[in-house]
Amino acid sequence: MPRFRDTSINAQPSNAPKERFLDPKNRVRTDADGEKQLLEKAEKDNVITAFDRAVAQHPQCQFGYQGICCRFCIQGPCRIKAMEGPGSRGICGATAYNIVARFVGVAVAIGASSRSEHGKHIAHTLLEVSEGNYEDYQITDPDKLKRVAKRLGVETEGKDDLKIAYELANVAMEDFGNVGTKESNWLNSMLPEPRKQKFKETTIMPKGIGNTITDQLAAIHMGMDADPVNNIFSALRTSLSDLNGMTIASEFSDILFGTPTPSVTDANFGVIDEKQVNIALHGHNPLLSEMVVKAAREMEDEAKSAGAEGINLFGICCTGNEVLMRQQIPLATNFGTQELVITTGAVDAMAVDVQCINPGVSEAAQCYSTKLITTDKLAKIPGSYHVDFKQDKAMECAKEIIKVAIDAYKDRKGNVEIPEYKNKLVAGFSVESIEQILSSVNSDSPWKVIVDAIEAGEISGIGFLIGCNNAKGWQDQNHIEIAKEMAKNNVLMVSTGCAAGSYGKYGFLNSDAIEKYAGDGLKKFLGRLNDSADLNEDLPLIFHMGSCVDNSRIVDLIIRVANEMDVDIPKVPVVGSAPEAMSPKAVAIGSYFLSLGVPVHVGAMPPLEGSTMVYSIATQIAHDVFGGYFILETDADMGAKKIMQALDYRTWKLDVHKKTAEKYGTSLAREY
Ligand code: BF8
Ligand code: SF4
Repeated sequence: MPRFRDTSINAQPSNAPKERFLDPKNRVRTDADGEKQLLEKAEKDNVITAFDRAVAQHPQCQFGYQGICCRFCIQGPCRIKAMEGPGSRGICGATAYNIVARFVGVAVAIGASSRSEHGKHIAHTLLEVSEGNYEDYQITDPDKLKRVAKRLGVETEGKDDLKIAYELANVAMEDFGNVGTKESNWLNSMLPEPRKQKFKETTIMPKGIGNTITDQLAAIHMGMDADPVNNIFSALRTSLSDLNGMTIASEFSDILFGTPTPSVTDANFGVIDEKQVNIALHGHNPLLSEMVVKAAREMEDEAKSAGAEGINLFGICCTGNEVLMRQQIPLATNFGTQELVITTGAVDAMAVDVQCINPGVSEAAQCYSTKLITTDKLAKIPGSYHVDFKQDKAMECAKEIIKVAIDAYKDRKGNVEIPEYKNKLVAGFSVESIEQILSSVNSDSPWKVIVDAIEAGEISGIGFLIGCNNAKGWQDQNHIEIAKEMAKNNVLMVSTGCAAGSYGKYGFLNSDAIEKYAGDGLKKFLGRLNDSADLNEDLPLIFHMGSCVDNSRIVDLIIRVANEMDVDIPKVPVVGSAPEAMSPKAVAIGSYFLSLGVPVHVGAMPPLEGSTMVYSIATQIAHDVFGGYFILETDADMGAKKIMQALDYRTWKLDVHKKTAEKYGTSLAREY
């Protein structure tokens, strides 16, 4: 069977570039009433947001859009202007495939650097805690500490938690710091054997996170690696170093702050409360936001003496997801509408740490009494207040942030308008908590519950929905349309990042959504889990697994299912989608899922179309080598169709292999 059963579908996108930026003159690029209300208010208040800037940028340069503009040296910019002759090359002789492949390399390197900086920050904190420093932090989940330590080969018997943490943190430090002398400890501890073998054979097993990223950047310097296949392989190696760093980030965050369990809160602008001191927590790293949550609980009285009813914290983007997962802090919104939160006029402070913070929030904040507070030396924004966050005075910094917010509350200018919309959500689905739910059905082999449901055709597979918002499309629309189709087609869905933010806002993360959107099989499956698990709250349609670094949890989940089936990952009926991908981190994440052997749909076109060769490697050849590949399709309906066909291909193939094994009395082939 071909990869898409419907032979009218292929690896090419269904629409031409000019058809992809829908309704380009319309700045109201959303269907949500709350967002429309705030866009109207922004216009009245003369606030320029990403929605206005997206329209102003249109039409975007087509050389850049296709990835055939190079500025890697200052002989450039060079553009590929012709099919042949001197105009078909940059000044140095770089071809379209060189320029496009180098973009992939640089995007993955930026993504992996961001994640590894985040992971390193947390690993360093655990190391200091283990040495008795950073007294505001503790080991909150010693069981997870021991589980991770054992997996990494750290002896736990007869040692106290701090000693184990010290040794484990040093194993992590070795992954960050080794200079190409040793393969990744983390990846070797977590990947199934056949994948490790594949990564060794194809030479993409990273050795040292920092080392892999610097090698990657060296390779794409002008006059270096001009072999596009070599370029792509080194980008994949770098993407695996991204997985290395982000798994450390997730696991050490759980050890320090607790492993999430399902709990209830709300999402959407309605979580902002006019009567309280409102503080938005935005960015990615939980080291600061966890402290702000603690400090806020201690400083309620100060807010009350300023005339407020209390302190109201809410999240944006992945810091939002971190405190949502562990501290039940409600989520106001995701990436695309971060500036609109400020236009409510009710936000007293927005405290940001790292990544995905639009510099535009500063301009918006200056139109109201909102204090924008930056906290990281790597992410300062002109026009903001800076608290120099250090872990050895973490609570002091957190309290300073809250003081600034309380003062801003006293100066609030009025002009407040908060859309009342909010939806209940159930979040906190760590792999551990999912396993516990599955154990209520089958305590001996919890993951068999999913495998059995796939084999019985009750669910059609596992789908993960991840990634950002992208202003080229309509806010959240691709997320919603694709999830609806997957639900209707009985896909068991998990989500992270800003995708999960969309689902929270739109009411997909509660049990009512099952009734509304799920097909019969999925309803039956989730109903069975609900009946047997002892939960305070019914399960939602989509399991929110956390922030973007928690894509490592999705990897863990897929590996557990693969192990249960006793096959390599490419054989598992699983498909991913980043319906509104935006960030270079998304490129890195998509690339490691591809290497792991998973088809990944991307609903915003990355700049690859300028090279047929690179485009084909990403969308087709990768499948032969790794079992994973990209489905690049911006149209939501067609995207959903391709996603379902990719899943169909996997279940079909698995079935063929199973029948063959039964017929010949052999075991199931692990290969794909
Ligand atoms: O890391 S999903 S817009 S916030 S990059 Fe950024 Fe994309 Fe959101 Fe979280 Ni992930
Ligand atoms: Fe032009 Fe080559 Fe320099 Fe790129 S590296 S800007 S293609 S000369």
